[in-house]
Amino acid sequence: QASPPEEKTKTLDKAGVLHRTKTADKGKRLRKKHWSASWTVLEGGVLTFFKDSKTSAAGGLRQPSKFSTPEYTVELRGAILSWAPKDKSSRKNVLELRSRDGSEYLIQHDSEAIISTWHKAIAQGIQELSAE
Ligand code: I3P
Repeated sequence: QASPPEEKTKTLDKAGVLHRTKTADKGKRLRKKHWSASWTVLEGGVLTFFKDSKTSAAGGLRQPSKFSTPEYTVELRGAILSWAPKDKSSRKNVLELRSRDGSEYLIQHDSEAIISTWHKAIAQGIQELSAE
């Protein structure tokens, strides 16, 4: 009996351009911050930062591998999200995301409205995974 090919449809929660910098790698604090604007996709419990900000909807939101390569992927299961304390950055509207493997990222956008929607979406993603 032929069954249709299983299509795993992940819901795209959110995508857009954010400023981000990695501050720790698997428990090891990185000495320098390198902020960059990157195309960021939240999907299926994973937050992916692409190398640059140029990947647009035209390139496809899901796997724009032809156009851009993911630089960091953050598994949200067991991650912790908070507003970054003032001593972490001189920038405004900064989120701190700590993954279960001890990597840390700062995520920032000048618009408080935009960063707030990301905060909500990432926090919800984390919560949904912990409820599974
Ligand atoms: C850093 C750069 C970062 C800044 C960081 C500086 O200097 O200006 O943008 O972080 O501040 O050290 P450099 O380019 O010489 O590496 P914020 O923008 O987040 O404040 P810090 O030393 O307080 O981390």
